[in-house]
Amino acid sequence: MNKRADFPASLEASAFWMPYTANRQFKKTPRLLVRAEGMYYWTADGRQVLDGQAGLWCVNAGHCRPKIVEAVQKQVAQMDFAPTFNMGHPIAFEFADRLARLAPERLSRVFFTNSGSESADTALKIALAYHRARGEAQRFRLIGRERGYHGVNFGGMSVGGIGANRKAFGAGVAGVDHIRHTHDPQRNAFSKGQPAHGVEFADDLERVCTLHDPSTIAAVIVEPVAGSAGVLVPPQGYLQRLREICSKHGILLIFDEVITGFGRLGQPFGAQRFGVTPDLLTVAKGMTNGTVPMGAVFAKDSIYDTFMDAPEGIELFHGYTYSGHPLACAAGLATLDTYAEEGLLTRAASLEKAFEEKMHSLKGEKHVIDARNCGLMGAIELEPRPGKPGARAYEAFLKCFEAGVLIRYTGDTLAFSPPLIVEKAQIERIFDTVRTALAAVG
Ligand code: PXG
Ligand code: PLP
Repeated sequence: MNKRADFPASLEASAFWMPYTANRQFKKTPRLLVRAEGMYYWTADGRQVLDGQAGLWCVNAGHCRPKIVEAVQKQVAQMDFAPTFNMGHPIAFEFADRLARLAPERLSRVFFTNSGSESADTALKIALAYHRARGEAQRFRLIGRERGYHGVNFGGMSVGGIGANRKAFGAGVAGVDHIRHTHDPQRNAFSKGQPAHGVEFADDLERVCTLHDPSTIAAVIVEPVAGSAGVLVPPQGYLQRLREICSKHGILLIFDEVITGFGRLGQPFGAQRFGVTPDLLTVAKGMTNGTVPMGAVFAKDSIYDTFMDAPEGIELFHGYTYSGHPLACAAGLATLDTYAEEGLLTRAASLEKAFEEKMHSLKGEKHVIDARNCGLMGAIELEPRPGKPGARAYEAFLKCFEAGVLIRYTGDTLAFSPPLIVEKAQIERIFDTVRTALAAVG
């Protein structure tokens, strides 16, 4: 155990400005993790905690998998960094080619980033530059969806649709609009898998097209299943209809698969699970099993070819210092090996029913007003405590953590996304712990 005897008794004066965290509250009563293996974390005070959220929706193969650890160790000793601007290193090409073989049909060009946020901004920029390269520079609008999450950089924030993530940060990118979200608890509460009602929500894109003139719209970006907003599963037929409307108007469809990519929904990508192929697809998180930060944008061959048809020279003026970082590529290749050897990219399909049944058995427990699931991704929603939104979910999260189970809470939803190596008994433990926690929440 990597116990730090010298760890300060109080973090209240710490320099660490924590992301998406109530800093003052956390630093008074910190929860510190110091080791991880397989399905478990260990806390600074030596308690074992079952990981019900795959780190932060990213550790799909479980923690500290030997093959991935060794690959990173070997790579860091061999070549720590090398530029990918006008230079190259073999494993960046190898990793891109391996990814392309996994990707949905015809999405076989890969642009490397370092996070989901960078992937979203990269995809939006590719969409704009693509239309311009085709002589349609008037397509400058970017359409997101209410309740969408596409990271925190300016592009992703602007097309994102969660109010709290936007309100403190000014006007955002110009030319952005949003279609309505798909959440409809009156008709769809406690749906198992894709809800029956709401295919017509996709028609909201036609409203936006009429308002702006579709020939000014470059792209529409959506998560196949919205994650951050509390696991909102697309109604049956919804994504197909969105695809049809985009194709009809020459608008690029971008799937943000930062959470749904790499097996979360029982197929390598959500696009494959839902049978809908976007023009651009963004990933991060599970791409390296969370070991080294990395993201990517998959682009259709025809989009890439459009750029390559231009006169000789730099085709896309975009890239990050760390695009294709050697450590991330090494981690990613070993991650894909681990996924393949253990069948993890389809394992969620075989566990989905057990997960669904167990999670929906919380229907009828105190405060529970909805349960939603797809693959190994699920959420239950709690009735907010009057005047104190989020308080119940936070208390339930704390009680679960004290009982040795880590889950995610956001607003008044509890979200579940265990590593894809999870066993049935561990699924049972996660939801039994939630049941006990809910009974103790006022
Ligand atoms: N797109 C989607 C669909 C995401 O879920 C991002 C982009 C941004 O990725 P980065 O790597 O820049 O964080 C995400 C990230 C949560 C939670 O529990 C969700 C995310 C990140 C942290 C917490 O709601 N999603
Ligand atoms: N800011 C400055 C001053 C830089 O020189 C660079 C990259 O060279 C960046 C920002 C962008 O950094 P990154 O490529 O890591 O996103």
